[in-house]
Amino acid sequence: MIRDDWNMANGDSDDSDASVIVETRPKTQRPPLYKVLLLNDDYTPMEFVVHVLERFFGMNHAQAFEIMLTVHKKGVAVVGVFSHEIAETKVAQVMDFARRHQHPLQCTMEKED
Ligand code: TYC
Repeated sequence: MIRDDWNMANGDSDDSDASVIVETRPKTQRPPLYKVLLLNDDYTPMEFVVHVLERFFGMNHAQAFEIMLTVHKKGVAVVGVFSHEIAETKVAQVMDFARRHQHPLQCTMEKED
């Protein structure tokens, strides 16, 4: 066992000094989360966006249609919140899929506050 802040803060015991009062308040930070955003444009077909949301974000048809309409009306919507690596992968998958179908659909990520 590596005796570091992560392991100590997550409940692993430490018998290296029985007189020490163990700090129970975790000092460790959770890894930051990232919002994946879908942006509106005037050209990408609505059905294509619905398909993207079903395929890459695991939404059912009704959810996907609702989020697509939100993006269409408001200009942008959060379509998911993920770790940095997963968010990056989702963005790359959507951008590649849109490019291959010659649609200008844009997908970006943004650190959650
Ligand atoms: N505005 C597009 C249209 O009218 C539809 C659309 C919705 C495009 C959501 C992109 O992220 C988007 N065909």
